[in-house]
Amino acid sequence: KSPEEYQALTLAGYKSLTDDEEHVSSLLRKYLTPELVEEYMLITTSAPVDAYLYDCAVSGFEHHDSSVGIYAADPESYDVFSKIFDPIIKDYHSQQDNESDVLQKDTDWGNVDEIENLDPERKYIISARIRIARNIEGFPFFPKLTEKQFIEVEEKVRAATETMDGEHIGSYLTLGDIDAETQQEMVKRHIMFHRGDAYLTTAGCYRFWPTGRGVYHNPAATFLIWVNEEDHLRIISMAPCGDLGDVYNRLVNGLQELEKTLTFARSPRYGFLSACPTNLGTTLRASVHIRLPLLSKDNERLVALADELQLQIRGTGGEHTAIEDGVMDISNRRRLGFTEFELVKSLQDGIVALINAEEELE
Ligand code: ADP
Ligand code: CIR
Repeated sequence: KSPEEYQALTLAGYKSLTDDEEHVSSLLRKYLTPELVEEYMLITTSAPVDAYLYDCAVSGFEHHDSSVGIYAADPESYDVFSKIFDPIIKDYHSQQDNESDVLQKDTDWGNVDEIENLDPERKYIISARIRIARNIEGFPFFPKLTEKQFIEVEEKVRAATETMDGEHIGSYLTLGDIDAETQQEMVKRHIMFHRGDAYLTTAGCYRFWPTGRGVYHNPAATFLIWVNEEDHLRIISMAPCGDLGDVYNRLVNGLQELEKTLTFARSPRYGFLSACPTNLGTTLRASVHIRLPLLSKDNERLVALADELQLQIRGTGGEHTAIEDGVMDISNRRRLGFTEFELVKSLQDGIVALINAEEELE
């Protein structure tokens, strides 16, 4: 597309977003002003990526019901378009009053032993999971990754997994080699990701599908790496019970092995860089699949409690899915401004509080 085409698309996208009186809650709509559109619509990040504001905001321009509405097309997008990204990042992660130049502290995994089994009697929690996102330094993010780069990223991750040890030993499967039925089954077991999120589709996430996509996992499927989903890597640890401590320990050890061979994009201001601004900082989402039947009867109270505890409720199949059979996915909402340990601990404390509230109703 020529610069003139980009300009026209940006102006039209912004107009359609701001003309819509029914959907007004996206952070893109809240912070993008006509002045910023004017200032940014013709500038780009460095060659050869050349990402425009439009490449970042197209999803929010088309999906007015977005909660955020913007992705970074490459690491530089956060700096080149900082006047739109920065307020969105601060708002999402509740950092509005933070005047510091550094929004994310250094990585700190803390004392892993303080993270525990949250439901030893297996009454409420079905499974626990922690994931972090990583992107390999020197590559754009999914909106601008070329077909060749999708393959290069996959190759680098595959090579990095070859030295895995102990319970992290597994095998890498490229998506092109997995038949549709097996894929479906893997998605259901939460081992594999699927193609289909409308917000990501518009942002360009599924270009060249299934090239470069795949999953590394151990036989028990308790340690996994998703390759070229929304970020280059999603490093995941899971357990079919409430043992968050076990999950945390395995995640940290698996990551440290990968760090021996891969260098990940990190910014002094925002911490580890991810395509979606909601994942910046630690990039960490710790979740449990949990049933709280009594508390769930009063949805308003449950949502209020979750908000107060800085927790997010998602559906059984992940973001933008429905709650099936009463199984909710409850996780930390914030990822930036706290250490890894603080966020896992906040999820632990929040789940303990919710289980206590459930037990008070029994
Ligand atoms: P992400 O966690 O990467 O932000 P999603 O919300 O789409 O993205 O979730 C990814 C997958 O992980 C989905 O299949 C979801 O059901 C699964 N998942 C999330 N939390 C848990 C959990 N505690 N136990 C098992 N599976 C989980
Ligand atoms: C949106 O803007 O709604 C999507 N791009 C998803 C944003 C990430 N979701 C979230 O709340 N963590």
